[in-house]
Amino acid sequence: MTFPAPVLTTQQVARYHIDGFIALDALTSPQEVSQIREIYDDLFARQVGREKGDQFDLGGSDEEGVKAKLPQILNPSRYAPELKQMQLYANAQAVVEQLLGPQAKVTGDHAINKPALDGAPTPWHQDEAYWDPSQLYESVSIWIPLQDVTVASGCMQFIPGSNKLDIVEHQSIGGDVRVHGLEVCDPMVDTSHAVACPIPAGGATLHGNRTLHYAGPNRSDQPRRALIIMAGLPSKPYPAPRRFPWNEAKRTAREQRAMAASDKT
Ligand SMILES: O=C(O)CCC(=O)C(=O)O
Repeated sequence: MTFPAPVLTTQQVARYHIDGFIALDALTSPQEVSQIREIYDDLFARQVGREKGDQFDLGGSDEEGVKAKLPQILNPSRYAPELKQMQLYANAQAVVEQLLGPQAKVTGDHAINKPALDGAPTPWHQDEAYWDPSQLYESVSIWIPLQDVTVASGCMQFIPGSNKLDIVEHQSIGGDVRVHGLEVCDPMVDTSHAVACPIPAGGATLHGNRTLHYAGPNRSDQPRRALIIMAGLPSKPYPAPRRFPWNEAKRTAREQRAMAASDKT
């Protein structure tokens, strides 16, 4: 059964470009959310992609046998290709075209599953800080919770207008280079005006590659499952030399597993 893509109002498109984020109540149907949730739980239960470095602990040192603080899977649709056939992905494509124009495309996905009661916060960061500094980006992250989310269960929070900032200084979470996840460490960043976006299951928040964002710990007694669809315009060469030293400093188990897996192929 199809679920029509939202048609954004002129005000929503303008708000996205001014604030760097918007929230939508429904990007797909409750039935499809249930289907996706089943696939999602199975992917995490089987730890798909672990040996390739696609499944890891975003918030900790990612040691074998230690419970992950922030379990993440990169490219879940590589392991469950049926995800890409879902109306959700078609609707994500339709919405991103409304924000960035007809050249914009869905480019990938990832999943962050915060365990019940002890899922750690996802610290303040800009997505672009994770990426290749030689490229210039115009992208949108479409963050879809697979259950209702509140501040207490770790909904997304944003700093309005931070999309206009340059990339600020980041480091691995807690300054521990074994951790893949990043956090802002620039003392000038003011997060006191954060806007929290509680939304229903199957709704979405959309934010840009430079928008500062955070999600709190999961204090609820249910897992906080989020599927994130990435989309954007093709990247271009960045017009000046630049480096992201926080990524160069990382020494993660995930990277070692990815290298070992690519040596085998
Ligand atoms: O799901 C989370 O906790 C954080 C998600 C996030 O940082 C992102 O989608 O860029």
